[in-house]
Amino acid sequence: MDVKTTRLCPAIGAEISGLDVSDISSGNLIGELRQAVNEAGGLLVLRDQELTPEQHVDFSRAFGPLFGEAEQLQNTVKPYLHPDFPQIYRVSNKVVDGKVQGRQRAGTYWHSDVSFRKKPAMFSILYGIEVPPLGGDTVFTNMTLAYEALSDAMKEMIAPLHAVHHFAGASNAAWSHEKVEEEDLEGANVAEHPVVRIHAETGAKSLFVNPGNTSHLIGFSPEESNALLGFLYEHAIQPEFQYRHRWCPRDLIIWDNRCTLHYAISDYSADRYMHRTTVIGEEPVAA
Ligand SMILES: O=C(O)CCC(=O)C(=O)O
Ligand SMILES: [Fe+2]
Repeated sequence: MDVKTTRLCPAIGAEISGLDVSDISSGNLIGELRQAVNEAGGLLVLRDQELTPEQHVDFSRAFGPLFGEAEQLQNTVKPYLHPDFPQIYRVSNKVVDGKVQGRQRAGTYWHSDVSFRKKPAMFSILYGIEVPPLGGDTVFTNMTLAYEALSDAMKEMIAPLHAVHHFAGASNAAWSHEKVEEEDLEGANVAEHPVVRIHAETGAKSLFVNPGNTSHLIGFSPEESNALLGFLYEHAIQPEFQYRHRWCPRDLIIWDNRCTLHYAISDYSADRYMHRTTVIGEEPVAA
């Protein structure tokens, strides 16, 4: 089968067909996917992938070190990790025999995964095993386009700024809906990052703040910080910068957290069960 790439919308996303990611030794699979994800603004959709948890982990590790392996995710998500593969974070609303099968309502707010770590996530690789017949879409926004659409005056103003990212530290994060492990609120889950970062591979500048994890801008009063961050968020989530994914079973989505945000829409009650692996990235470099 021929490999075919189809753009999903002008702002972000491409669908690739004709690739089977269960065999990472085939050709230059990882190199081609890296190039494709960069060309598509940080989002790739691969349909109809048949993946065991082990194959999912092996495929993901080919992109870099993984959370759950090289470094652990925060304790709060421990109950949701796959019992045999700690590299797999289960995102699900399912309960079987009284046991939750994953984190319910994960990511139902705009965010970039694990941005509260010194080395935040690079790629997240989410595999849709059971998806609702309707609803449960995931929306992505392109933070490079969002940056580029700012005025020169705004770009100049935000260029030197840094923000604090804090696990459970942003008021509108859905973490407030459930118990958070106390020790997660300490040292390891707080980081300072530049507001504008340079992508290590493309060299493009992206906005790197998000409502889920960014608590405040350094050096500003709370009111000033909220106003400026609020403007940047409103700006970044314009529909023109977005793609909304309607899931089919066996879809595998790769997104680059360095230059995108995502939002899981909580509008369904049918069973939804997904496996996510998360590749650890580099320390963000200021533009
Ligand atoms: O459930 C989804 O669609 C995405 C949830 C999320 O934020 C994630 O897996 O990182
Ligand atoms: Fe997420």
